[in-house]
Amino acid sequence: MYLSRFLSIHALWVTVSSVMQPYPLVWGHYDVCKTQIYTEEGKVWDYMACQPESTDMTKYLKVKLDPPDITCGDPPETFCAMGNPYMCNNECDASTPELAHPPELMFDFEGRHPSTFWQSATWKDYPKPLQVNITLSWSKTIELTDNIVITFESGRPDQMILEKSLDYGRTWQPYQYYATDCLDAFHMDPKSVKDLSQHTVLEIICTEEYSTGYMTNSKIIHFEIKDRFAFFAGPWLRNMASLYGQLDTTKKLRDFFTVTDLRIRLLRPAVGEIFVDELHLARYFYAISDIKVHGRCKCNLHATVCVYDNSKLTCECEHNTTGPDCGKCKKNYQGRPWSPGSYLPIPKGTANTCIPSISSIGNPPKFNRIWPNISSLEVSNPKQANVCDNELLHCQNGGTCYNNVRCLCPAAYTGILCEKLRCEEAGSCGSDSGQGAPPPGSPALLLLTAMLGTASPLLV
Ligand SMILES: [Ca+2]
Repeated sequence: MYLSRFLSIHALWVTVSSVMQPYPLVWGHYDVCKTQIYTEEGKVWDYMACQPESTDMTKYLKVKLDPPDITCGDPPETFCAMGNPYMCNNECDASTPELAHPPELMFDFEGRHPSTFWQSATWKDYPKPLQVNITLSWSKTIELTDNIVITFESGRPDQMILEKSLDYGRTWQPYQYYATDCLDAFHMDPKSVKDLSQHTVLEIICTEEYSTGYMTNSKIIHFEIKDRFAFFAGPWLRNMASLYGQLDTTKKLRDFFTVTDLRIRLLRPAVGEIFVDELHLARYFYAISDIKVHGRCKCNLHATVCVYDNSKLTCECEHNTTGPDCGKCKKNYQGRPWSPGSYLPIPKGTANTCIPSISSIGNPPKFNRIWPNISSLEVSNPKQANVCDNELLHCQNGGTCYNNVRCLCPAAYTGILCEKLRCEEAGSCGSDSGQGAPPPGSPALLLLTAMLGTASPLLV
């Protein structure tokens, strides 16, 4: 299934909703990887930084519970309302669909009444702690773009840690601690995100804001992404240039919002009182009706499309890059080290495209044979494309680019980009130049040819 179809609907929704909500939805920037522009030499490709649209990432995750048998209903169990230990007429039965509460009900469509929800077994083994880990895995690096929102159907837990992994679940770091009493639970002073600043934005805090007794009847827990963005972009996220500038230059900040997995560690259920009522343990359990995670595939600013295929997300890489995150240059495009795209300068950024390897330039006369295929690359007038420029097609070995149509090479060098020693052509010196040339008609050579444009007519 292609994300792109969903994303176009999402983009429409973004357009409509941007009128309705206070946060300007600026995520539509960087939505094109390349475009054709007209120059004196004709049509040429202009490359720019690009990224997939932000979307609902819960559609693409795998959920794992630990302990695996912690979901209620096997065997069937009755549970009570927390506020009234004598109201015990609710039943969880895993074998009856209407009474079952499996984990997928944390990610289904909400907005119905009553809500659908996952529920744990009750705290029947007290005083052994009732603890559950809920792990959400994408098998792909994703960048969070909006608050993580967890809606509880039970009371909000007395103690909880939200954790993240950047290495597919091998190691974990805390994202935020949540407690009714932070000092007692985690030996941390309670803080709110609003106590942070640009300089302390990466601090891991414990908050009491979302605990059992803080706001009666509220069932929601946030991990505040937008409040953290706002330290750079202003309270209404109007100055996104400032945020993008920071994300570009501060790897730690960028990594802070990047995850492959999230883990919700439920450490103590809502008790609602100081003491646990040991006679009515069927009052204590966890139940979650909804989890929201918004983000985008991390493609290092080299792709706008992220494909979900075979239960796996993969960037559709542009700019001659490859890999699940577009994290390396394609074969034959290693003319300079791989580099992520850059958000700067605003608004189009810098593509940092991978450029052809010198050894892949090949034997120039072969280009003539593949001219007819160039139309498939949408270069309508290939004879006008750049041979050299100061961006991607640098003349080598001290050559200079003349009007983008040819390299003026020092006497000892020749070739399209002055990449060859003249003595090689004369056969008077050993060389492996040209050994890595792709066969005529290969995709690498086609694209290269399109980029080189009038290469062959100019070669003498
Ligand atoms: Ca639900």
